[in-house]
Amino acid sequence: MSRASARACANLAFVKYWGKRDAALNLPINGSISMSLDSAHTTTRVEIDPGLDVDEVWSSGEPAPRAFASRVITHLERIRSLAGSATPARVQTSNNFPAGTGFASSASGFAALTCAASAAFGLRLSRRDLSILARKGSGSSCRSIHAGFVEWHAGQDSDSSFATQLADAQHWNLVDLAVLVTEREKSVRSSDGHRLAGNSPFWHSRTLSIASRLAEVRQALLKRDFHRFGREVEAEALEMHAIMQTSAHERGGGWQSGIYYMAPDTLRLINAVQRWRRAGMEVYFTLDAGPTVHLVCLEDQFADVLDAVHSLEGSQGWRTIACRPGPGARLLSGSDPA
Ligand code: 2P0
Repeated sequence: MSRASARACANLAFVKYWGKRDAALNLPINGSISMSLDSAHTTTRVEIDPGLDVDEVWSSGEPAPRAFASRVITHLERIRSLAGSATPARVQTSNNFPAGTGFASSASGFAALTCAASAAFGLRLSRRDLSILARKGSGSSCRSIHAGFVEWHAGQDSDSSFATQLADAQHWNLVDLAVLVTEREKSVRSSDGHRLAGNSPFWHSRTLSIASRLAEVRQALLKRDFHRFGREVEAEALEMHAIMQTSAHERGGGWQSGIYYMAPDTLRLINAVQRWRRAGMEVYFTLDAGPTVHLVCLEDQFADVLDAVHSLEGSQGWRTIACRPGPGARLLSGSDPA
């Protein structure tokens, strides 16, 4: 029986993937830039087992929910067909962070699954090919293949849409202090949000300006220009949320003016960040498709930022996770590939 285990980090997007030009292949409208997060990861074990009748998918030791299991099996099917195999497999996966609250669990999950399953089925793939394959499972996972700071190139077609490393994990001592202001799961899945993005009246203007934002963030990151970087990153998060909040659609028979991923405490915290900055603290925020606020600062400001969060009224119920630039997806020992 051949088997492999892999671990991959979640990633935090500084320039966002929001909107697809091909939903079946997860081809994005625009490129994006992210950092791999060292303290938020998924570990996945894949065992090829001829004794099974069908694939089995386990999540944190329990049978996985049906929708998640079916996405995993679709991805296994891609990898199996590349390897020319028809043998079922058992997939066991677990996260060390809560899913659905602003950490992209599909990013770490599909990156770890792609690495483990391709090794278990005996495929020897380059990081480029792993990134293309992971992208088909979940778009943002193509960035979690790499360590440190990463850019996903939108590309012209499936073979040219993959991520590459912009700079390694030692390049810059940035910290992402993720503040989970609620652990309630979000009500609109990212895949629906991507589909609805084009309904926003602001969508067209984003498509015109996104190339210059990508260039600004890339340059600021490579030059370690924190002020320029922070301003662009914060403006980008609010632009994405403006698109989300104006993506009008019908849902359950009712008209919705848009999607709100923010919770009341999300707004309270981002108002506090703007206040702290006026008082001289060097901290910016970004948000993903969830209520979690990601506070971005340099290592020498981290203790002050953490103190400021803890001193906010009502913060006792919040959970914080500090992440530094992390490693790329990797096989773990004990793997015994085909
Ligand atoms: C990102 N997000 O760039 C953006 C920012 C959420 C907000 O990528 O349908 O789970 O699996 O390709 O990758 C979330 O979208 O979507 C996402 P699929 P995915 O990180």
